[in-house]
Amino acid sequence: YDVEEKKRRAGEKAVEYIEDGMTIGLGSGSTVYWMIKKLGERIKQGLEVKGVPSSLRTEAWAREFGIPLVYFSEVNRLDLAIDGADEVDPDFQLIKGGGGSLLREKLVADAAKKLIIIVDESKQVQKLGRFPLPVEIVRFGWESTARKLSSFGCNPMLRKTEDGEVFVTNNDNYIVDCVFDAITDPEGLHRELKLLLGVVETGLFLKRTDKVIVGRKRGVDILER
Ligand code: DER
Repeated sequence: YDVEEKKRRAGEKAVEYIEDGMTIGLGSGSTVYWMIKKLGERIKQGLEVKGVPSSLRTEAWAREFGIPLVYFSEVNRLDLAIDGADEVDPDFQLIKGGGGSLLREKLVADAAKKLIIIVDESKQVQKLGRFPLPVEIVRFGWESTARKLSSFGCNPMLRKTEDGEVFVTNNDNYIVDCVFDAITDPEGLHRELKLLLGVVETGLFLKRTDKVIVGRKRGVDILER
């Protein structure tokens, strides 16, 4: 069954939780695309909200669909952030960063009172780690940072674009995708990785996710903690 249809269902359902007057953290990725598109329709019908985009790609979509944007510097708290994920476990621990926007996504999610994650059902896992863990690192001396990462039993792969160039994030950093056998202690791993010289942020989102909306063939499931 078409995965895009499942993404669309989850993305559109999330818009029902957006109320007039809210300032919304807009996540990144192809599932968020459907949320932004639907939100644009609701705004045309009179809904008044402002968005803080978590990537340049999301900013472009927000402009395309007419979502008023506000700069992160102008707000201190967001009412709600809505974002996608690459993996979601039963405790709502996430791996994110597949699209390369994890640093801004985490800053936006952290500033939000509530976080709603929208996924198609393929993202649900029992244990995190099948998806390589994205880690944002500074460009300078990236090889030595990658060597430090590999001492944690991961095999860090420098992310490339389709045309073979090294991928550079919106924050002018690199991403290494760390292949682990399994991530048994996400909290501990995140803390240890953050302490490594050269590491900026990891794709482990362990902060409170309040709702997970799962798009399925037959509809959507709303999971709450
Ligand atoms: O890069 C990200 O964190 C995205 O949110 C990603 O995790 C989900 O992207 P998708 O909705 O395109 O699968």
